Amino acid sequence: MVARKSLQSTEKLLKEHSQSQLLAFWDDIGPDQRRDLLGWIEGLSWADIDYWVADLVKKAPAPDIPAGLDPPPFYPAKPHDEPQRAKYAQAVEVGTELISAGKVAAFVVAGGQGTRLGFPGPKGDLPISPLKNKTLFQIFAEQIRAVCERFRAVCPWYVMTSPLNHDQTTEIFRENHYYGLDSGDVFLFQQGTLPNFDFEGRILLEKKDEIACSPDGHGGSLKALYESGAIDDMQRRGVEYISYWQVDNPLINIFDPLFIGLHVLDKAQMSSKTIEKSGPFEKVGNFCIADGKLNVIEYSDLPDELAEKRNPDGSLVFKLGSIAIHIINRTFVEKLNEKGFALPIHRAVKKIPYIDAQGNSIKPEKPNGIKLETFVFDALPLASTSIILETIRSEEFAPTKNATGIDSVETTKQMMIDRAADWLESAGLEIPRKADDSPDCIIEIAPGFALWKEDVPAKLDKIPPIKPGDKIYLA
Ligand code: UD2
Repeated sequence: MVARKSLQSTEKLLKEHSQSQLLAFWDDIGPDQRRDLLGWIEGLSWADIDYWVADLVKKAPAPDIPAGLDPPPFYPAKPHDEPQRAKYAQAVEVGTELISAGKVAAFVVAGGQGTRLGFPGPKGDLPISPLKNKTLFQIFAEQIRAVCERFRAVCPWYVMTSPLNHDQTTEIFRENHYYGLDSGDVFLFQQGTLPNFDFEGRILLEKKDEIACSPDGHGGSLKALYESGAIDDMQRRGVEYISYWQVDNPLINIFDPLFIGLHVLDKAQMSSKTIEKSGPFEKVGNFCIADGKLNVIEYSDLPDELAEKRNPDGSLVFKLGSIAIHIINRTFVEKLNEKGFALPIHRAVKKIPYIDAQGNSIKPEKPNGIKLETFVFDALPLASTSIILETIRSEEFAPTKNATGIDSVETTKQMMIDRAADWLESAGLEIPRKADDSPDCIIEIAPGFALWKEDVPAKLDKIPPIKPGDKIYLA
């Protein structure tokens, strides 16, 4: 039985916030469902809801673009001069020592839905490797295992899921025996959610006893790491640095000694990798300096005239794209949470399944409401110091976002083949190529065979000559 008092106070709360529709089906649901529904309602962030409705849901706020944006300084992919070469060499040493000492953890955000891909399960379970069809999770796990073996270290892996896919993801890890990792070193935890609204600001019901909610964005990771106990776990293990990446990028170099080393030498709290954008409107965030602070302005928010602004030599002024690869200090996450912090909330117009006033389940065919989310890069201006390291797109960034076309399964597989071919060619091997210069063969390199391009020369005796049309798996 739900206490009468609790129902009455919830009714009052909902009335005050014009959300009484959440109890519209109270008479149709049983005692357990009633208790769950009241729990959902109590768990909502009521102090914020009126503000969200007024400022983010009923209207689209103009993007908050600060005046006087400048491009930020960055470390180039290859050092420019002797002092920089010396610094990079020192950074690699520092990074290597930290990885070997178990002070760096892997952290993938895998809470989003694979809707755009048309893939039904958790995105991390998407088969992607060109020959063996390894899934994204397996590729990451093999890389982590290879690093642990190479550096004789324990490198724990934190995986953020969401209520949309947590149980399924946990089951996938179990079924796959944690891909050969020690299950004690893999920590899966869920991010939070935010309610979904219709355009009039009413919170939608997904079922008669369930509020329509969606994951609170990858920015939610900074709270979820803390609240789930992942940060405590890191502290117990002596982990100081968190290597953050997105589940859709199989080319990620999770433990990059150079990146970690530069971050630490410059005493940074949260750092980023960048690539030079392929054009003014590439769909990646833009690194900018605003009021002396590093910011990422999402592609959809950067005004066209800034996106297209050019230097005298014709290069883009805002050319540094954010590829969602960061090093974050564990203590930075701790301090944010201990002090209390809130990242800005962004709105997205979406198709949101809901229950209508008659109790019918509706799957809308066009956008019918607003989802809210936070972005992890909005924590960059909160960091006292940040560095940006440039990387090479073909080495480290192949996002799998769409079913076909740009950033699709097909382009990602091709980029995996291209990178493998480049690694072998750099070691002096001949790669058959088609007229358009793409490799006329399929090559897949397992992380256990080579973690980086520099590993290949020592393995040349294990690589057969490659003929046109060959399929070569190196493990
Ligand atoms: C993101 C970045 C963009 C660029 C690009 C690189 C944003 C807003 N934009 O674009 O600047 O760096 O990636 O690939 O992030 N995720 C969660 N929980 C959530 C939402 C997302 O874990 O609540 C994960 C999701 O599983 C995926 C990643 O975050 O791994 C990125 O999400 P997305 O694909 O929606 O971001 P996208 O492509 O708009």
